[in-house]
Amino acid sequence: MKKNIFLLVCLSIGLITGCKNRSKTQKSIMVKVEQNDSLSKAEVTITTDKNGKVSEEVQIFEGNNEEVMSKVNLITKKSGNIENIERKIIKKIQFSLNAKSGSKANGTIAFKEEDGVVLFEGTLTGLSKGTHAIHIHEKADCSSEDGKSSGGHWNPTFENHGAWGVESGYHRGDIGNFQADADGNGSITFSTDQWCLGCDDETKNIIGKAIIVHKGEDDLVSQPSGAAGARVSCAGIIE
Ligand SMILES: [Cu+2]
Ligand SMILES: [Zn+2]
Repeated sequence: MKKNIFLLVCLSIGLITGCKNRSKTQKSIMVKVEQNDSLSKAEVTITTDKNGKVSEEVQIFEGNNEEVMSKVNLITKKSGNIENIERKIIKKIQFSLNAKSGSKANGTIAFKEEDGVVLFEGTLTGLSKGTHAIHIHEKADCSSEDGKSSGGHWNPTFENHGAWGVESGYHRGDIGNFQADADGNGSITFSTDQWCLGCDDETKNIIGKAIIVHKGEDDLVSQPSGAAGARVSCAGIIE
């Protein structure tokens, strides 16, 4: 059968956990959907409490929401009454940063979307001690040695560069600054309802953009990008 005609569904209903305690039962199901060359992965955790109330938590690790959710709906239908299920959808992506501009700065970035809020966590190593800017830039293209292939700051609302949330305007990619210690390690967490992971609103969707870490500090006023210096680490935000 032709792969591109048929939705090749490898549904590994692997019962990973089947833990039971007195008040509730919980089971986790891994869902994998393979279509053409794309792979979607999710984990569905179904919890039944002592009153028989069913809730479902869907963690989408990669791929298309709709593909995964249509599969999840099939599973849910099999396991009972779909209307009465309380469902929570969590989307998670994680990827690595790569050193740029002759630096040794790398690290990991994680995004998690839950109830309309995106939580961002970045962990960096190999930096110089001090303050570093971190932004979302326009394109998930880290191919150039200086990181400039990722374009300017992501600015879907056509505002000035600035500190996040200020009235005079800010780019939706203006995350801000964080500190690196004497060993060159730093971390940053940030959360906002002004982003989404793969939704239809292009003023919110950060998929297909890039994370850039700079050598210097963002002064939060210089146009168009805060005068933060060289781009020392880059990662495309891709699923
Ligand atoms: Cu930047
Ligand atoms: Zn900016």
